[in-house]
Amino acid sequence: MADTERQTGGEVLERTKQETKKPELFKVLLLNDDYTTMDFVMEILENVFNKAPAEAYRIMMAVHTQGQGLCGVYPFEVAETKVATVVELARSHGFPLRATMEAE
Ligand code: TYC
Repeated sequence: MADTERQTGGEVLERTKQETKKPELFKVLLLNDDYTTMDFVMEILENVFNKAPAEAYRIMMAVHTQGQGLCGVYPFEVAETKVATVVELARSHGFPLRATMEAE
């Protein structure tokens, strides 16, 4: 017997609560360092975050001059994968580039 029926003696009550939750969104931020090349950061922004070259340059320079910059806003698992991809690509190229995520 379904749980709802057991709890209500066979009667299925109408659900009043909204069941579909909006996915929580997370900002993915790139952090500055002194060793990762500007070209590599541009590649990351174009290939991982799908930015056009001019936008990739703008974000890269914002990170370079302000310490961090917004790359995009995504649902939790997408944001987590972007951060992991940035770190994996950076390490495989010998760069210390870091990315982080924070709730919107
Ligand atoms: N600061 C780096 C340099 O001068 C460039 C850089 C930009 C590194 C953005 C990381 O997220 C970053 N080579």
